[in-house]
Order: sequence, then structure tokens, then C-alpha cells
Amino acid sequence: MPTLNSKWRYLFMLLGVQLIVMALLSREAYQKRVSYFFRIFRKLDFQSGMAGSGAAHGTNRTGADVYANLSQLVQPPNKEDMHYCPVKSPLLSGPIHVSFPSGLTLSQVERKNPLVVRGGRYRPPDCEARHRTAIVIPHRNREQHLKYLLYYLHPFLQRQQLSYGIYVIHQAGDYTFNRAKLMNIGFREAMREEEWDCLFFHDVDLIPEDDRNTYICDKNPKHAAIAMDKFGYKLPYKGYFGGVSALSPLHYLKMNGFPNNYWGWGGEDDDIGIRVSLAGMSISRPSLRIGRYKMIKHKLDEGNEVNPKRFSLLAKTQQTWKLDGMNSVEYELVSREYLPLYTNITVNIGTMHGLQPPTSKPEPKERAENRPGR
Ligand code: BGN
Repeated sequence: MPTLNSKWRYLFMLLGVQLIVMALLSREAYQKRVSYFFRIFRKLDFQSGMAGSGAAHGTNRTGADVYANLSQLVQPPNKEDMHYCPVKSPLLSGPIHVSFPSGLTLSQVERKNPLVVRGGRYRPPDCEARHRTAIVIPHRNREQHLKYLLYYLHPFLQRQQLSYGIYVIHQAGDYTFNRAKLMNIGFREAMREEEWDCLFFHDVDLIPEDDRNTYICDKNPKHAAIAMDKFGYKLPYKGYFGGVSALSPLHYLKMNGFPNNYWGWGGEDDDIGIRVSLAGMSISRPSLRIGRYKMIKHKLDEGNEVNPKRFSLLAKTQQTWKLDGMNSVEYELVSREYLPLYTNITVNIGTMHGLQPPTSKPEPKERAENRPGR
């Protein structure tokens, strides 16, 4: 039997050890080393998941493998036995583990997604999907990001038992980038192919971290990327509508789509947010717990310099939204390719001076570094 004295001694020793551990952990350098080690383990974990034909089951420290349980999907013996998928997919597991190790290839992503067909289309093999969602991704020079997004997005959408298609809208040439105009084009080109009931406008560098963030439309336009790691997993400001948003075709046409005249970084998402309310709708959002996204870090973005005109454009949204948008979008379709993991639509969108390229490229003023979604 320990005496009262020895009990106190144990307690003090325990307290001492705890204090030392806490002191060590609070040292920044030490923290860095610890997180470095965790990263190595995650990397190994990810690679072993990639190597196996099936998926790693269960959860780890930061969420489940996005491919877990998907190998169970099979076609019913008789097509007539197909029923609607359940309202809530039984494949959902909540938080998803997201990491970006080097060496991932598109053919690995293809192999991991055997049920995805030409053009990046999918429908659940064992039930009739309740929702048909098109994902529209504005893109230029972000091949690495696209690879990771496809790696995560395909199984993520399959877990939700959606019928879906992925459209990458690729801006040709190296004139200033125009994210919102590319999304208008994505809307038109996607709807031309199929009657999608919901369109997700998705930045190429944002990876959803919870499969309960369902890619279906709400009664009102939905802002899905409410909690990004870059902003400390909360909204940076109340009217923020950037990153990932979801609109039904009706929502989209009601607000005359997105503006075509925001060239370069910034402001177009705020304009879209304003359009939502000008068209008599409001913004719906998932909870902060579910609408979580990890942004793939990147340095500078040639051709996507900060747009100095964004303030004056934003001040005029009320006067311009009915004149500029889906009803005025002009572009030339350069090519449409049905690739194994997505439909690649390359377009010439011209410059702020029109569809014909100007004789000289204007000098950039500011650089947009590490901005989300462009
Ligand atoms: C805002 C940008 C958004 C951008 C977010 C998050 C503007 C317009 C001037 C008020 N808006 O400041 O486009 O998505 O930051 O980075 O710059």
C-alpha cells in the first residue's frame, strides 16, 4: 500500500513530466519537427493506399481514405431491379484525409476510378441517382492541381451516389485570366450536353475535406467552400462567395450568370454574391464543420495579376448585372476533348478589348500570390 507521502510524490512527478512535455511542444522548432514526422507518415500512408487495388478502410488521424468502400460498388444482376439511391448515401463517412504527395499521375487516378467513363462521367452502378451534378473548373497552367483535385473529387462524388460529369474550362493563350467568364462558358457548354440539375463552380486548388458536403443544389444558390484552411476554417467575411459555389440552372439564369468583365484576380466572386441578392435570392451555406476545404499551396500566377478595376466594377454591379452576364458572353470554342477523367473544353475568350487579341500585352501591376482558386 503506498503511503500518503508517496502518492503525493507520484502526483508531483507526473505533473513535472507533463510540464516538461508541454514546454517542449510549445517550442516552435520542436513543433515543426513533430509535424514534419507526421507528414512523412501520412505520405507513406497515402502511397500505400495508391499502390493497393482496393482502398484502405477505416479512419486515421485526419479522416477516412476517400476511396474507402468504393470497391464494393457493383451492378445489380438485372437493370430492372434498379431503384432510386437512398436519400442519404450509405457510403458517406464524414472527414476525408487530404494530403498532396509528389509523384501522383493521371493514369493512377484513372486506375483508382474504374467506373468513370469518357469525359469524366459517372453514374452509380447499383441505383438510380437522385441528382445530376456538373462540376465546372476554370483552368489554365494548373495541371498539378487538377491532378490532385481529380484524385479526390471522383471518389468524393461517387461516395455521394451522384450522377456527375467534370468539365474543365481551359482558357487558351496567355492573356489575363478571367475566372467568371470561363464559368459562364462552362455553364453553357455543360448544359448543351445534358440536363444537369445542379452546377458546381469549383476552383482547381480546393479539395473538399468532408464527404457530407453534398454536391447537390439547395433552394438558393449555395456557397460550399465556407471553411478553408487558408482562412482558418471560417468565412473571411460575411458576403464571401468564392472558391466553390453551387447553382441550379434556374438560379444561374435568374441572376444572368456571372460577370464577363473581371480580368485578373479579385472581385468577381463578390460581384456574383451581389447578383444573388439583386436577383431576389439569398446565399445558403453548409455548416462550418462540413464545408471544409484544403487549398493546394502555390506561389505566383502569371497572367492572373490583381485587377485594379475591381473596386469600380463592384460599385456598378447594380447597374450592370442585367446587361453583362450569360446574355452577353462571347467566345470561340477551340476544342472539346472527352478525356478519361474529364471533358476538356478549350476556349478563346479574348481580352478586355474583345475577342481579337490586342497587338501588345499590357504590363502587369501587382502579382496575385497564393490566391485561392485561380
Ligand atoms: C477579397 C476579394 C475576393 C477574394 C477574397 C478572398 C476583392 C474586391 C475588393 C473588395 N475581393 O478581398 O475576390 O476571393 O478577398 O481572397 O478584391
